[in-house]
Amino acid sequence: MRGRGVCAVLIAVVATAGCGPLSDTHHRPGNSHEVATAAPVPGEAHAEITVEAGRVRPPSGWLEAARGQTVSITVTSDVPDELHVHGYDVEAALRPGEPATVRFVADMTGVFEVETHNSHLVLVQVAVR
Ligand SMILES: [Cu+2]
Repeated sequence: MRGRGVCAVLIAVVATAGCGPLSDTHHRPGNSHEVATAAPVPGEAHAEITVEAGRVRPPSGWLEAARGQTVSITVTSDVPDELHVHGYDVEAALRPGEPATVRFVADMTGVFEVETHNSHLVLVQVAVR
């Protein structure tokens, strides 16, 4: 229970601070669609992300979605972790080497961080317009 509380505090801090990933590197044109690779289901906004040795590939960027569009994010981590989509509060357990996919309908507009709870990495930011 204690760990949960600490996590909530961390999320609040990240949300307040706007967090590092909102740096100008992520606003560069040409960077924005880096993570939006081939969609497994037509019409979905999809990102395929690998976490290996504490690094995120492709480097954390934007995944753009239209309001009402389905977003799917597939993550493969080399360590056990927990995936969390902020705002939508979608979570998934990550098991080493096993791709896990979260899928949700983007019915709220805004920018939502997708992070890992154990390694504290921001994997991608979902921008819903
Ligand atoms: Cu979180």
